Amino acid sequence: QTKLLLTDTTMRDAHQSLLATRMRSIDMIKIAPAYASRLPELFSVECWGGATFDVAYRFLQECPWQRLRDLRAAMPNVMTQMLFRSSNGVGYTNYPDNVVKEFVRQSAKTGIDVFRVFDSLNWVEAMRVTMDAVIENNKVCEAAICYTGDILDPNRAKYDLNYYVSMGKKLRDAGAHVLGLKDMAGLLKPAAARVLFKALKDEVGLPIHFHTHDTSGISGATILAAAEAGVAAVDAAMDAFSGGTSQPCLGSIVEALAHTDRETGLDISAIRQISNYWEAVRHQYAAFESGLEAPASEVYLHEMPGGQFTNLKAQARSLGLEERWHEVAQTYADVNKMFGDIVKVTPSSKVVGDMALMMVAQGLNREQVEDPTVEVSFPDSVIDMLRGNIGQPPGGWPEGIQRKALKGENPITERMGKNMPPVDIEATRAAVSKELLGFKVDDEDLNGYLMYPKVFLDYMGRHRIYGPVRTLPTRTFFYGMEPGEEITAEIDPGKTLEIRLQAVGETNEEGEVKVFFELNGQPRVIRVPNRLVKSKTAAKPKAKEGNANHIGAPMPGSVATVAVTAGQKVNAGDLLLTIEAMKMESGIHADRAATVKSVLVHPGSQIEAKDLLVELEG
Ligand code: PYR
Repeated sequence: QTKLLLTDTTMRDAHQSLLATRMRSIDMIKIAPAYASRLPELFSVECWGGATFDVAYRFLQECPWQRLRDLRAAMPNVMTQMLFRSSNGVGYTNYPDNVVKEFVRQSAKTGIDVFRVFDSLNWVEAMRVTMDAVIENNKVCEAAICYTGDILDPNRAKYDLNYYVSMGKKLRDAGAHVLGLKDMAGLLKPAAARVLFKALKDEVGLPIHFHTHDTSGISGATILAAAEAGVAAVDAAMDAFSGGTSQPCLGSIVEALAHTDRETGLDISAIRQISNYWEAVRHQYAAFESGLEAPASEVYLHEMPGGQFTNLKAQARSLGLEERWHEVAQTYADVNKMFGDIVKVTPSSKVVGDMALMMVAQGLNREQVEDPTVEVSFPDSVIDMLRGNIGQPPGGWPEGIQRKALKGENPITERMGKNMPPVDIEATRAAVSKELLGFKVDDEDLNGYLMYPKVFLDYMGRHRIYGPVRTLPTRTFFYGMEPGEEITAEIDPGKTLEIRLQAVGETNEEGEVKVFFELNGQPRVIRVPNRLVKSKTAAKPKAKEGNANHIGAPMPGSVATVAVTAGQKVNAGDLLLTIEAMKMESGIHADRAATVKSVLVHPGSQIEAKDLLVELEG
């Protein structure tokens, strides 16, 4: 046996799974040199991809490419790793093949060494374009099998040992350098791990990289079983960011394997020192903690991915369903069965979650949803998935529910990307540049736009006003400054600003305040809108419960588009508006024929749960 290799996930999956993906670049870049000097034996540092890409633009006002460039420069001797959703890129929908290839090329160029590639339904056909692109760019292609079910459970024959071995062989034949086993919910148990990894090792023959989550509290035991069974590498998070819905504890794994034949060779004092840094960082993000207070064996019932758990819980809370969480969990399991028992990971997990929340909110059970005589208004994401737009699960979609949701429309069974026309990259660059008033759109920006057009343009708009806020200290970025407080921010390499807040004046009639501060010792004053006052005077009316004319916000977020105007007639199913919340854009539709009486929001409006969005009449 050789040393067990470790990937540190702190900069990607750990904060995605514990803190709603909110970790800022500055907190990563500060510690990156310590990884380079003290832990160069790590297999890799997972620091990019997954949800971090859009959250950076959307919520942190940062360019994700700059994060990658800065990390690359600070850790030139450590492999960087990203998570890539195959034809869904780092988004939630299928993209044309040339967009996927272009994104891989740019990620490789900016600084990714290892691409962990997966498909949310384990559909190998959907992974090939990405895998080929990674290989063409001379980077490490780690193709991952997503693990679900329990190979030792005879009642779960769909995902038996043979299923995983045969998928592993397909990925090997497609050119994978490393076989990933992505246990995104943390379902693999120690005894099953021994059987699974032995079979994959013997029959596929690729080095295996194991990823799991500690929601159940037992993943450390599974890691040790995997190490005994001969996996080459495992994922773990630095101690302060480990456990619960995150990865198992890196320092403890290193200690547990000391003086064994899988000794990791990592310096435990370096791990402790780096983890102490992460501990202080985590405190600054307390507002985003919404996690699991104790290990939960319920994960074997619902099978929610670690990265989804806290999001879904927050969504349930915003719908007033927090008290009924265990019902949501049971319904999530029922929906999975109704969809034919599928792999649940971004984006398929989001679809199962949307359906489960809708059923609990509306008091519907699986029998009623499947009954062709009961009218059900399916969430858009469900209709889209059953159309075949995010791919094909093993054995296809169950016909009954598919027919009902699609109302007679024919689903597709081919890979969506196959029939999507390529995007004209240079014409898009020119159009984006024009939209941004002549701004020179480089390849990184262009790839940001191609993944998330609206999110990118909104980010650029804010960036133009506020500048590089990524360099502000995290506490200041999220919570602002106190009078008397002094901070330092480096706006360009070597150009540092000392900012001292002196006082904030009274709010004038326009709702503005004067802010007195010192900039590098020079007194300054500016007037800014007082957002607190504004939000008080602009408190929005709420949708009245039980009033069918009131269309309220299902969750907090922002309005993305408005599709109707006052006076317009709408039919049941017509789109009224789309909202952006919890990583996804979702449509809100009329549930009957009516006339729009008034529209109370516009694109960009910030909304709270139950805010009145549209009023209908007739
Ligand atoms: C992601 O796609 O973001 C996951 O963590 C699975």
